Amino acid sequence: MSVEPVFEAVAAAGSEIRDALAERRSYEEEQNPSGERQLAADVYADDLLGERLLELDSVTTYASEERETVERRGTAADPHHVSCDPLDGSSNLTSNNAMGTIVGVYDQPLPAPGSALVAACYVLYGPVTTMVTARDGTVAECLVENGDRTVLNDNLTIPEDPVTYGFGGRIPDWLPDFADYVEDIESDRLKLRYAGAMVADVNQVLSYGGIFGYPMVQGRPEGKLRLQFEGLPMGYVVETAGGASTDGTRSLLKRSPDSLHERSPVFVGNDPLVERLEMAMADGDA
Ligand code: P6P
Repeated sequence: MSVEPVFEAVAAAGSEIRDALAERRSYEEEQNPSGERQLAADVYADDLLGERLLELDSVTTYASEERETVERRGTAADPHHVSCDPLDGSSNLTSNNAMGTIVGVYDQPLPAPGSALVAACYVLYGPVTTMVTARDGTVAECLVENGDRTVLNDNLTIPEDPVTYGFGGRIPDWLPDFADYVEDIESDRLKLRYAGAMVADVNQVLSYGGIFGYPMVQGRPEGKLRLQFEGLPMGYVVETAGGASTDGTRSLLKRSPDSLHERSPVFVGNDPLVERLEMAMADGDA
């Protein structure tokens, strides 16, 4: 079944989420399953996207970074199972910086492997609202206004010459081999760009070329980002755009989460930069 209804629903919800942000900057009492404080905007975005996506004929399950378990509704001949990070980087709402929504569409029940992705998209709440969609080997970028999409680029590919890099975690907590890799690519005169929201940082990499990641750090070998909700869909988008992804060892799309909220080191960007990272981390293992 076509994924187009999913993209349409996400675009429509994206405009409503953006309009709702100003009034929802307060923190709720609850935490999400990853132990992070929830903003009213997180809950609003999750409720809206869950409702709109489960209304679709093709969507039978919805899983979200904000919910412990998978929501199920109805049946379909070729069901889509949807993962959602409703408001990625929502802590940026306090500082009025960019945020996003990340959606993965799988043909297997969640938790599902990267190989089960049939499509993915993200909405970027930046100076303007844009949406990037990946399906059938093609990535497209649209402007989103009042839920309507205007195509800006119907065949988005990652620029070959890298310009930006950005990595999460505190530098003193980086592993020595990773720190050496960063020093190495800094000597290539890449520019540091780090927005604190994966969607914004990955969109920079797709716009200018480069690499973004959230590495394994001292005491947290799994890093911070969620494999099902962030790593797999964004890895799918970047690989579809001609880039590469890795968890430090292999493509993220070769990974299969054992649990819904499992974390993983995540890196996406130009293939040569990803390859150099995997070599640097392998050397460290030697
Ligand atoms: P830090 C947002 O909370 C997020 O999951 C990603 O969107 C982002 O890349 C990362 O965490 C930012 O983490 O530790 O820099 O705040």
